[in-house]
Amino acid sequence: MNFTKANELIKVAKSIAIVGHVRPDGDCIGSAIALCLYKNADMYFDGEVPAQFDYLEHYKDIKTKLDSDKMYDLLIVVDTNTVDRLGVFQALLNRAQKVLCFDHHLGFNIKCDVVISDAKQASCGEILYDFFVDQKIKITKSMADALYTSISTDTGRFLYPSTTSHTHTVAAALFSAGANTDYINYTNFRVFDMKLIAGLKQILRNIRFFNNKQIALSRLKGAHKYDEAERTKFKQYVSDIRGVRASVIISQESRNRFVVSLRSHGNVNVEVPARALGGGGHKNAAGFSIQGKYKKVVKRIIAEVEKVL
Ligand SMILES: [Mn+2]
Repeated sequence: MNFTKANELIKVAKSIAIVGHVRPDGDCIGSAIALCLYKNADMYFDGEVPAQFDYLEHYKDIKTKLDSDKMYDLLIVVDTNTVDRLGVFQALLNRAQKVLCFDHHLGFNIKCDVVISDAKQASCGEILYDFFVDQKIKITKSMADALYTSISTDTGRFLYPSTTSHTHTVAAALFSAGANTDYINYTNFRVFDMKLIAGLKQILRNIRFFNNKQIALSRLKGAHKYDEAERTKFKQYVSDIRGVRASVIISQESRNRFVVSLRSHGNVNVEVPARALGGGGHKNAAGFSIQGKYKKVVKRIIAEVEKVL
């Protein structure tokens, strides 16, 4: 790992921008905030920043619009390695002298000066923890809250198979560093409000099965009402039905535009159908956007997913 080279870039930079993927989740928000707490930076995310992460320091400083023609010494990309996934903030790639990337996804297509990438890690937050420890950077309570949020959310509170002993070791260290683990897990996983109950009703009512009930699919209409964190809460109800090996949640953005999330168990690799349909992700969690008539969209998705069963 080029931790020292990465830290050198950060140390010499007088102005830093941090960017994560579109529709930011707990991992990219937590990672960006932890880095921002190490060295002050402007954080940019394309899309709604879920309100449930408002307990994190600097949450209010996150920008969703680009400051006109501001230039940076360094751009740090977190939790993605794909230019498209930066959304409107692809523009930042041309506004920074140097680019540094911390990521844990497969593949790579951003041109960087230094890359810290490890697809075996369950979250970007774990990579940053290793970076801070390696570089003897003190992890404050606020940084621990941010990194614990990354790790807890990207592993579905340590339930996904991506979770490793390293994940637990890092979680224990963050607990010791003062992370408010009880509150973080409560607000991200346990609490439900009336809006979520309405969405969940819809998800459960719309479940359909394919391929001998090995694929479960559901549809969320009016998806714009739910942010990424809220949508994540629905996924488990479809993916964790006994016997289901791959699941599909279709969030309807507008009449013919959908954001699709795939989940799978064991060796079923849903990154393959996601990539075939223009997206990407991990073996057991991937996604993409698609346009078309709903029925045709469903057919296309199922045809790709059944190839990997
Ligand atoms: Mn991640």
